Amino acid sequence: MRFLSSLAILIVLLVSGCSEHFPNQPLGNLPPETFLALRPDSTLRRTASQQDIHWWGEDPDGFVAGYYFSFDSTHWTFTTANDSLFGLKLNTTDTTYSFFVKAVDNEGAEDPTPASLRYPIMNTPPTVSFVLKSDVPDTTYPVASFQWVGLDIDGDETITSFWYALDDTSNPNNWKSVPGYARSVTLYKADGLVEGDHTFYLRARDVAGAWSKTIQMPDTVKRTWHVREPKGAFLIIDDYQPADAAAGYYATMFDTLTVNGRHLGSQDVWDIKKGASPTKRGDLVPALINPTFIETLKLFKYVFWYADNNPSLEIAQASLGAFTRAGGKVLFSSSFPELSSGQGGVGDFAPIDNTEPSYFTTILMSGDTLQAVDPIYPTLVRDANPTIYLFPRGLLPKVNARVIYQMQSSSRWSGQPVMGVQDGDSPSFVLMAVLLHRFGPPASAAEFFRTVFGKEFGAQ
Ligand SMILES: [Ca+2]
Ligand SMILES: [Ca+2]
Repeated sequence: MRFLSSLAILIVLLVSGCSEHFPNQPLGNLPPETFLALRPDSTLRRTASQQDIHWWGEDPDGFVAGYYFSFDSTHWTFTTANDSLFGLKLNTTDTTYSFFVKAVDNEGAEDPTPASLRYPIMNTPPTVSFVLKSDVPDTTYPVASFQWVGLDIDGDETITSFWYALDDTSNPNNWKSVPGYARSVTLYKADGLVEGDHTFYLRARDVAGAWSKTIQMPDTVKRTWHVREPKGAFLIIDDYQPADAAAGYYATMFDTLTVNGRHLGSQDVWDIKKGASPTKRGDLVPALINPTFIETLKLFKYVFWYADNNPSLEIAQASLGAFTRAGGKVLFSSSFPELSSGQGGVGDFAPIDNTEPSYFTTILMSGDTLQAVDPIYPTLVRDANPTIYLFPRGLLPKVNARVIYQMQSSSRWSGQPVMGVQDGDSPSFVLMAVLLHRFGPPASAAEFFRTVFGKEFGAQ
């Protein structure tokens, strides 16, 4: 503690020529004296930016009515308190704050020699880390999002910017910044996500100009992820886990299929069930459906989404509405789970209110037939494959939807369950409640796809 004694005050006043204005005082009233205390454990060391400052005053011939404090000895704030917690903002790497306080007595006389202390504040660099389980997949289309957590013990709000770079960190022009409140960025082809291997780098900068360490994604042995650019406007989403002939069937189908004089092809297949488990999405599914999955779909115009009897409805629900609103066209083919009282949420993206609450027959037999309600579609017949086809379930169309397929009439079920619908005059969505690779004959299956993508969606 360093206080000026009364004698020293006099000396200072004499030497300085009385720079401090003396307020008018009643004759004989003596001004108070002011004292400042440091916390016992915080003598003049480099300190954190939160400071608990204490002061008190003594008046020789009255009592202390309050205090004025200031950080510049020009702008003063009145208080009757004896302490306060101040958040001292960092403006540069290391900042020294001066604190002044002067007591006021019951007669209004101020201490002519305010007590003061200097508080050196040390800046600590920020830190940044990627959000847990937000890793970029091994392979993506030219859309990738990165999410992070930024921390600074001087206050997270003292992070002024995050800087990221793709691949090359040595060129300063390659670093781009986002504001300090940003916690994610999504990159596209225009940002450099061209065909090939890439690495994302990130660091944070605080108000004092201090940098965090640079982190990178991926941080695996390989240290890069692969970006593949779309080969066309047609995307197949493989939402199908059984290791059977389905993937090969669709690949062959679309590689040989001619729609309005062009092959749709099967070069762009996105396996969203690869590595999936009941508790984990597929390895190739990005952490963020919005925007990453949606923006990836938007790289295409036509999507064929085929699912097993456990479709990824949560992903479809969060993405397909945005995709079709942006002009995308979807053929969605799925069987629906055995144990479920309908599929809430399907109506958010497909032209149905729900699926039927239960299956209409236990087994769909070879020869069971989907009758075309709309004559532009071919009749489809269940194949002779001995693999059992269980628990078919009908659809409950929305009022403005068009039914395109129903089951044949049969003594094994009542009525003609709706098995296929589309969403109106200029269709953007066709939903089939069957595993399409189990229906033929091949020429009819091809005709079905040609009708959906050529006639309904107008694929060119
Ligand atoms: Ca006094
Ligand atoms: Ca800092």
